[in-house]
Amino acid sequence: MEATQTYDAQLAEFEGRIARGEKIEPGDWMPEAYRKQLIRMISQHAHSEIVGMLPEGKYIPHAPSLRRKMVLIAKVQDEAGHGQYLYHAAETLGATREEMIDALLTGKAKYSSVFNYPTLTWADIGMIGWLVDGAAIKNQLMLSHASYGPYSRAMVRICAEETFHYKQGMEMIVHYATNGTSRQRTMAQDALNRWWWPSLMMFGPHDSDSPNSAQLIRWGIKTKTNDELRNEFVTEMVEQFNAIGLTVPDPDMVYDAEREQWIHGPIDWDEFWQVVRGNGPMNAERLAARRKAHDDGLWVREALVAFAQRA
Ligand code: BYC
Repeated sequence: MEATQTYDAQLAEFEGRIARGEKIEPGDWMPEAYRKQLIRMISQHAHSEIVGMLPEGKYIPHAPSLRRKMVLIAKVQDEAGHGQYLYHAAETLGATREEMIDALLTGKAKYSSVFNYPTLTWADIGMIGWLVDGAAIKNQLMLSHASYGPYSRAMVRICAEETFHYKQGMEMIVHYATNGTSRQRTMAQDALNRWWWPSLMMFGPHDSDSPNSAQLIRWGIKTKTNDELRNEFVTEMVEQFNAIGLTVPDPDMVYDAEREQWIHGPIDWDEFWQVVRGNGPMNAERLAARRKAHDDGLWVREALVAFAQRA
């Protein structure tokens, strides 16, 4: 009974700190469920950054100019850095790097569904920057206000870098759509057709099917729901694509003048869950690539351990 009262008092103090806008830091008391939610989310986020290097990395040798190649190399390298910040943030909660990597490589851990789709043309590189990074920024700007200090600070830095990713993608697609050859315009539209729905799915299931949202919002990890963020994103993106003559592939899209929002048509949730469960078009290939990279990097890890032991 006494232990329960102590827990209740600690919980009240913890929730009071969150309500006052204070950050929770690594050594502070926190409910076990808060710690677990953060490890789940931050490690999934880290895996997404690392797996997210693969669809774009494939195109580094095929960049159409030296400038585009340099920009793409810098972007993919940033994503590796984001993965590192995030693994570190999860480590502050007691997760080990080995456990997290093992969960990814054995297929136990989730990572963003969007990276299980193939990149088929160079225009996909621009569309990922504009649309996929755009969706990621929408979500991450919210997470930069998260109640856990290390996660929110990692988000501030990551969002600054992602904004560059977004702008280079937008510059590329705007150029192809408004000033490019007819083939480039067709490629830009085709890329939009294939990446639109996976980008909307990045925000997660509808609020009514999102088991984690209530707890995450209660503890200030998320401050908006999956649907709120997705709806804001749709409205911003539809208007930008319309302005450059590209068409969002949604025949049911309507404008709600009262809410001043574009409302998207039904999302194929069966497809989403298939991808999340490992049956998407590129899941097996993505995990095989990560396993190979991990095996190829064994000598580096061994050398680091040997160096640390000698030092
Ligand atoms: N894909 O209760 P819900 C980037 C899972 S990468 C896969 O709504 P929550 C970039 C969810 O995990 C940026 N799984 O969950 C890199 C949960 O399963 P578990 C990636 C998904 O946590 C390279 C279940 O469905 N961003 O920027 O409230 C190149 C029920 O969902 C997905 C992040 O990782 C999905 N799309 O909300 C370019 C942001 N959606 O874990 C760009 C951090 C849901 O209970 N994460 N699930 O077994 C988040 O903000 C939240 O976790 C989510 C989901 C909004 C994704």
